[in-house]
Amino acid sequence: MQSWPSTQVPRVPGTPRPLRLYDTAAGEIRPTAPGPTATMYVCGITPYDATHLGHAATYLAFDLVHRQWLDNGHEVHYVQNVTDVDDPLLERAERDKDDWVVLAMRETALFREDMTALRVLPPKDYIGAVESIPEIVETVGKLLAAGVAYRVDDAEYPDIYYSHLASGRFGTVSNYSPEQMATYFAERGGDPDRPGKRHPLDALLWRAARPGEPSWESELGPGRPGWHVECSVIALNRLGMGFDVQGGGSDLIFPHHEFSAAHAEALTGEHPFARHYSHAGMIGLHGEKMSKSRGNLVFVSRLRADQVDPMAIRLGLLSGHYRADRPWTDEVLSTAQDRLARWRAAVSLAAAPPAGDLVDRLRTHLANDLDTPAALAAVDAWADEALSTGGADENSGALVRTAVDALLGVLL
Ligand code: 5CA
Ligand code: ZN
Repeated sequence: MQSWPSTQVPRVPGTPRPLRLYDTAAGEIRPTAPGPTATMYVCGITPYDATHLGHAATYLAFDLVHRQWLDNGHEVHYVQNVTDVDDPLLERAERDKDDWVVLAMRETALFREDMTALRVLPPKDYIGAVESIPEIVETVGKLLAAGVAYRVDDAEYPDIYYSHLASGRFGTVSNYSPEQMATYFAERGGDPDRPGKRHPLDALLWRAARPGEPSWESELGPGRPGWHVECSVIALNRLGMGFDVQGGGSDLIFPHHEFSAAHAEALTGEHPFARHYSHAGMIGLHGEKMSKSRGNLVFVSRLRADQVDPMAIRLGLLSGHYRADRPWTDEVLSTAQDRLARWRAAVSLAAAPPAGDLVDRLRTHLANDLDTPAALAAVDAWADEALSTGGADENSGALVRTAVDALLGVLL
């Protein structure tokens, strides 16, 4: 698929700090230790509705990972998928009497626009599930041949499932209890009660064709891919085992990331799938998780249409820590708008206080598990001083502009 346009990331003077990031699997903050090319896979959208602020917050968190790696001199190979065929998309198209392909294309195009406006650096590989079907079919065939997948005994709909214990490492991503696994599996797209499964937690790899549903001819029989195997295959075939960061929102910890890792580990006999499993907290609205199924959404495109500066949206979403569940409110936005105006005024002064220390503090805070509240407070302190007492450094405004652009992605 077509990705979206990139922006130039300026180099920042001074000394970069290696990024430390919370790893869900280890349950602690650990250094990321990429090679010359850092590798990251982030789960993309299911394009049946416009990008809301929850999606945006998650992609902004991983955009900061991307930017800290660039600051440290790494190339970054970033891969993201689009779940452009799956039940929620088909259900929405059916409800609205829309063509599911057209719906997916329309929402993906809007997502690209939103990401561009928010200055999210694009993935190098932006890959749809539909275009990956040949790769997925090949992988599911191998899982069947290895005896870690099976067909349910159903002549009409011979779906293929993955035996969840096959890798021997099931549970090492989420560390969830069996009770939590059962709850989340049922809530998040699983089908524990499907007759013929060997275990309620086994996950769908290939859904045999049903009347009225899209399907593709294949050596597995006509059908379409399951969800977890999509991300497993797209990541594995581009980044290989042991890539640096698998990212997404915390709603993807289980079953999605547990299974995408388990499929790849069972297939290759190697582990880990990813060296860090990194999860962003959920953005809420009026006390509930912002979600397409609940319909309590604030769209990035709606705010843009209302002339809200995308840089204020960016600052608003970065004003909380990425791992915290946090609400979007009018106050979050107005605080961000005030902050943006103050920062812009400060960097435009003819002279301001020196900013070398600020750049150092920005890097230190961001390297510490993307501590954006502390990073924003550091810029606030510099801007407040510049605006109240002034300063004598004629270059510091330009330096702050460069650092805030490169490290936070905010164009002043
Ligand atoms: N296509 C799958 C991933 S393979 C999917 O979950 N799509 S999605 O459109 O539902 O979500 C896209 C991304 O936004 C995921 O990483 C998801 O974890 C994240 N996300 C969804 N809702 C929220 C929210 N309220 N707050 C923060 N992140 C969210
Ligand atoms: Zn995914």
